[in-house]
Amino acid sequence: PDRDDGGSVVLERLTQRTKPPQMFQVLMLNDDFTPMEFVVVVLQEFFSKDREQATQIMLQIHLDGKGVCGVYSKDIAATKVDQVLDAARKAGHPLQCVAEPIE
Ligand code: NFA
Repeated sequence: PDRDDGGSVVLERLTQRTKPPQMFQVLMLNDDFTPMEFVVVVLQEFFSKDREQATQIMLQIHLDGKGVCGVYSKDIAATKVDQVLDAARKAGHPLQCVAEPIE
């Protein structure tokens, strides 16, 4: 390693290198009971989708069993899951939502 004139090890980097954070996709899962309208409202409220996008994602979930609502860093993804589960529980719907790492 590089040494200064006193012989001590010189810091190899003055600035810290940062790697991009692991990203997580937030998925909602289909069920037979949660109203379509509730899912559309949740997608608009917590995932910043317009009504058209929200309807498309809801139908994807309804037809394929699951769908991606958004991709976030770990803590934001966990917050989105909590918000969905809390809203569903309060409304008495069984809607399920999970976060999973991508790549
Ligand atoms: N399958 C639900 C219904 O027919 C709608 C739904 C869509 C539920 C997406 C959960 C997720 N009412």
